[in-house]
Amino acid sequence: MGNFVPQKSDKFTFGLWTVGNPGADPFGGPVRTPVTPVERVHKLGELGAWGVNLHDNDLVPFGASAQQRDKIVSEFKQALTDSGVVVPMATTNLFSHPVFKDGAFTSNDPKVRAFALRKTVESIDLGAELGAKIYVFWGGREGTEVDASKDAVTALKRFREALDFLSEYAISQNYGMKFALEPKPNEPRGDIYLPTVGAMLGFISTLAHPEMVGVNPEYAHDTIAGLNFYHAVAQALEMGKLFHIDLNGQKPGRFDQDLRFGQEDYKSNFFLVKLLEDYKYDGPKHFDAHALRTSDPADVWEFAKGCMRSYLILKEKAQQFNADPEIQALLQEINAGDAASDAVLSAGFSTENLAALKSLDLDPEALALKPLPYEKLDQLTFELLLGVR
Ligand code: GCO
Ligand code: MN
Ligand code: MN
Repeated sequence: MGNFVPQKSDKFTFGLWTVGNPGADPFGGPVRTPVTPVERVHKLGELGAWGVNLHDNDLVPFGASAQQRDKIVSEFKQALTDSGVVVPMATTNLFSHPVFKDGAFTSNDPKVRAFALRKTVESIDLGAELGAKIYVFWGGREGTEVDASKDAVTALKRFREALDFLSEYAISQNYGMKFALEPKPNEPRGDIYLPTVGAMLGFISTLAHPEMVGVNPEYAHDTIAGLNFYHAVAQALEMGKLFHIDLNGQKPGRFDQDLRFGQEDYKSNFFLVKLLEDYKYDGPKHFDAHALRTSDPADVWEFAKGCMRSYLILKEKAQQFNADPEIQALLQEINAGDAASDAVLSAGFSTENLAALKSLDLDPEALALKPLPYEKLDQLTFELLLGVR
């Protein structure tokens, strides 16, 4: 059994906003005094995290002067150097200030859209200064409660306009940045535009620089909507578009819980980790979660340790799964090939191959009788996960 101690090579990251979350919710104010960003970085370094991510305003308060900004940023850079923690990803807060109450890039008001664009340009500069190579776009306020208020087609055009402007900007500055779009179905808006990974992937193909834009899927976001996150991530990965990932815990059909990674649904977390490991996902593994409102400051760090440890435990389980003789024998049986059919299926269309397809010996009655021992397979998976194998 592994010791489950995180290494830099695991590329675990946390947001300043995650370990700094003071525990407020819509029904009650903060329950903890957050430690400073500098202290958060040092503690994350001690715990073995590779990186820290941030929104512009997690570090530089909204409306800070240029001097205040520079002082804060230089202290923060010193903390990064001292702790060995890097900033792989940055993003913009386009949701807290009341100016964004009806959207940022998709607001009906061109002045609000221009303000959002300018804020993002400045925040991209900040990210670049801190070394971030991934820039995340989460459209928290880009949506509606009242569909009469906004034309949904126009909203998409506006979102595209902003992203095209910003990708050109990042290219013009030689920042070497990639953009990752993060879908979420709802919260804080009643309905957020581009609510799923598939919707984002479709939208990306319409952008001016699709090659530099991918997705940042989040476990909680798909799970809120009752979707299969493992399938969504697999699609992004297969398309070469998994640029970043937000890991956390969530019960389906609930409010946005942002629980510790591993807290809910071990089986789906397991298949997610197995996917990332089997296909050698090489990007950051970001824990976009926060400690429970009941946690005191010490328990916040237990939360952070737990996220990383749970990932490593599931990674070991994936290795066990891949090495388990009984499970692998079942998988071989289920995936048994047929040389003639495989050849036809992979050869693509041609007149000859069409003739080969037509001459294949395919007996549907016999094929339907093939055993599919999925009960056995799933029970073995369960037992492996629960540690009795
Ligand atoms: C949420 C989102 C955010 C984003 C973050 C980075 O549900 O609030 O997941 O945490 O990930 O703003 O863009
Ligand atoms: Mn989220
Ligand atoms: Mn997120």
